[in-house]
Amino acid sequence: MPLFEKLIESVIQGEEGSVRECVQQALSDHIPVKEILNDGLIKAINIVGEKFKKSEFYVPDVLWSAQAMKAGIELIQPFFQKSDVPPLAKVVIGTVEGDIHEIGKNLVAMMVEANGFEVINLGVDVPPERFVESVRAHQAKICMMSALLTTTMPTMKKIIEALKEAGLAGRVKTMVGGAPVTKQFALEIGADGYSPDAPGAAELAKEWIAG
Ligand code: B1M
Repeated sequence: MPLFEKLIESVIQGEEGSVRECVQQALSDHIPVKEILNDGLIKAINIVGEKFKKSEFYVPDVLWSAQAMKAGIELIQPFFQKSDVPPLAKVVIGTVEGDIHEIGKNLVAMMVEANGFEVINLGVDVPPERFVESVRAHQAKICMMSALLTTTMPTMKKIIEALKEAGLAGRVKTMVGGAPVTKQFALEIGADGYSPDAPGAAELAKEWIAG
């Protein structure tokens, strides 16, 4: 079976060991990391999402696939390592309250860090007050929110409002993202920015800091 087919099938089946082997093989074959990520790991988890939608897969199956995908991401993480230069600025990132999807958010964190920022990753299911506390405590210049559920998207607006109420508006820029989030939604809730993907989030952060 061709390598990428095997990689995709291994994520779908939740076979962590096989995912590791395939990613190792791809790295040894000098396949670009971006390709391994986009055409392998992300493609596979999207197929899992489709299967879940059609009730061919249940939550535990998705969970196994997510674990297997994470094992693959761990192997490519060193290729996104941060540089030794002093950080451009601090970025607070988290998945909003009620939402435990973390893969995309962690990819964003990884790429933002690789682009010279210090990242404070609050994890998942993060309530608005924790975003506010963390932005204040770290004097973060950017606050990044991720949501994968349509039901948790409105929490992003609550966070932006909480930052304003805490007097932090103007001192911190807000960025939103996640599969159901759109540019239009970002505008509606008063976010400063939106990106559809992790590299775009890192680019936008750099633009903001460059002024
Ligand atoms: Co969930 N889930 N899930 N799930 N899950 C989705 C999101 C869903 C679309 C599946 C489906 O129905 N097809 C659906 C949401 C429907 C909706 O609301 N529109 C869904 C559901 C319904 C649920 C549960 C409610 C299921 C249940 O319990 N009945 C439940 C909710 C739990 C909760 O959060 N409270 C649930 C649970 C889970 C698992 C725990 C099993 C697991 C997550 C494991 C984990 O993260 N550790 C999981 C998974 C894996 C998925 C799918 C299959 C994959 C998500 C993923 O990791 N994608 C997903 C279907 C799908 O998306 N195809 C699905 C890969 C990742 C790289 O993409 O996160 O979109 P993504 O990130 C992208 C961009 O969006 C962007 O960058 C990344 C790529 O470059 N991005 C940002 C993300 N954050 C950003 C922030 C930015 C900028 C860009 O700026 C700040």
